[in-house]
Amino acid sequence: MSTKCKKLRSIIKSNGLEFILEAHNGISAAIVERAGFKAIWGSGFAMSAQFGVRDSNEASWTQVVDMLEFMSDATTIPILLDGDTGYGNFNNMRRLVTKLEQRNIAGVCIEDKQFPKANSFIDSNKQPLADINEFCGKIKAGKDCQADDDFCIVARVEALIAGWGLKEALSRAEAYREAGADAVLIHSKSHRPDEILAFAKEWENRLPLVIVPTKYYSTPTDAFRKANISLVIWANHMIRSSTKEMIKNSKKIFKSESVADIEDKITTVEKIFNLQGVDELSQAQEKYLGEKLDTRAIILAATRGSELHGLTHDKPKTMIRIGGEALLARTVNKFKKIGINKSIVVAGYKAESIDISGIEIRVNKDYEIGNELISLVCAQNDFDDDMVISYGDLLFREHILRDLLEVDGDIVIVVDSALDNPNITGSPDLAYCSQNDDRSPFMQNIILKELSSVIRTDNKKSSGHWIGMMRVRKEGRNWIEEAIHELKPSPNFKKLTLPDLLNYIIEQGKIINVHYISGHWLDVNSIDDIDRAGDFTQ
Ligand code: SPV
Ligand code: MG
Repeated sequence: MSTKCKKLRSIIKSNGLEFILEAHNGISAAIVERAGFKAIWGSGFAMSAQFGVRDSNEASWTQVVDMLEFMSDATTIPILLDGDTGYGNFNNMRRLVTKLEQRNIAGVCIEDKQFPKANSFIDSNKQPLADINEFCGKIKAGKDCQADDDFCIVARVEALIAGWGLKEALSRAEAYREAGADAVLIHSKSHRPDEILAFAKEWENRLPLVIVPTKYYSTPTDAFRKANISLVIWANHMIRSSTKEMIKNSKKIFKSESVADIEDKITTVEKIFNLQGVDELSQAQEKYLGEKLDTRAIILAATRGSELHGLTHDKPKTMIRIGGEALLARTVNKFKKIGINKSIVVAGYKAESIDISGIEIRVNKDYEIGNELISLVCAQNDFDDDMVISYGDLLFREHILRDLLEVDGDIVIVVDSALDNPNITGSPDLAYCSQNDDRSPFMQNIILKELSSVIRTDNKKSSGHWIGMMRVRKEGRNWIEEAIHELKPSPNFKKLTLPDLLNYIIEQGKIINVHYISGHWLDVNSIDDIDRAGDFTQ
């Protein structure tokens, strides 16, 4: 595997012209890598700016190195640090190189000025140069202490910046080459490339030549190629792009007292998540915490529950408080507890009264005339390849959900086999299954034959009650989507229930599996149920 040091060395030594772009923190580094750059310039100017201080060694070198660690961790491409003057004498340089290598930084560029340095574009009278011998000692010290042979030290010549002319620049560059530098950076603040091109001509490629065309940016890139320049550093364009946007948008937000104007013009939160690498964390959470982070819950909570009379005068029954907490909040928290953090709630009656945090609400406007299937359709855009669909008026013990997630099957429904469960009121959906529950813990491959709200006349005893919860995986999702598509034209579509949907899927020859439980749940249909629910939550 190529190390970061090796990668940087090959970029610097490459025969063609290469380009690196500035970054100043973890996220800008990640952006530079994703844009396609092969390496990053850890700009002193940009890093100082993001700290809000001047490019005059006001940020300490350890603060710079700490930031580099974030940048390096956020990327796989090498970083060449703009190490200013090496932050002191030869000894500080040695320590810098050691610490950079420890943090996987691939190289450092040091400039022949005095500490504390000033940015090269500030008045040339304020740019005292270092003594050549002292600077050569610094290069040698750095090279002598580097542990990885491929770590690069770039010697930056500031003679043109300080107004000393081409001859001085060339003799300094030669001295630095002899001291062991891996490349020479010749800097200029001229708006024309002439002095850089003159230097390149005289230099004759004795070492790879690096330039920073911040001021002579309008020079066609081919001119650099023709001059045999090895590496172009775009030194500050990330901090300048982001700063421009921040200035513009902060003013807009302040003036309009709203963010509505800019919302569509700025990076989405999801894009930032992506740059932060949240996907990797989700996978790790699934692996190490056993969380089912990609599973989402779709909770149907559109009905009023008119049997509950005054209790649902101003809210749907899922918002009735039981043991101090709304039924729906309990359900959502149960999902959260086992790692299902995304809950889509389909509301209808008094939808506005649902004020539970951490959920997304879809509204079924047809809740008065429609049935559950039409509620499910309201969440169709939220369907996922791994989801739990549940009624919103259920109270259930956590293990029911946890176990359901372990059962194989494209669609798995939870069936309570305790037909004498006193907690079941209303008219539960009877499940007719391939095999009755024998209460052994290893019952597998039970297949649902039919769900019915009426007792079958053929005297066949049902295997239990469907509790109103099912797990759906990729294939099952497809079946549900196909069924919805095929059932939609039917005149009574709005009257269809979830059992109707499941029965239709069975009729199409698909297999729906059953996960048996015995009690430990109830649904809330009447005032009596609320008392029972109170006991249930004790
Ligand atoms: C930097 O990016 O910090 C540099 C390049 O040193 S310049 O600002 O052009 O001096
Ligand atoms: Mg700098």
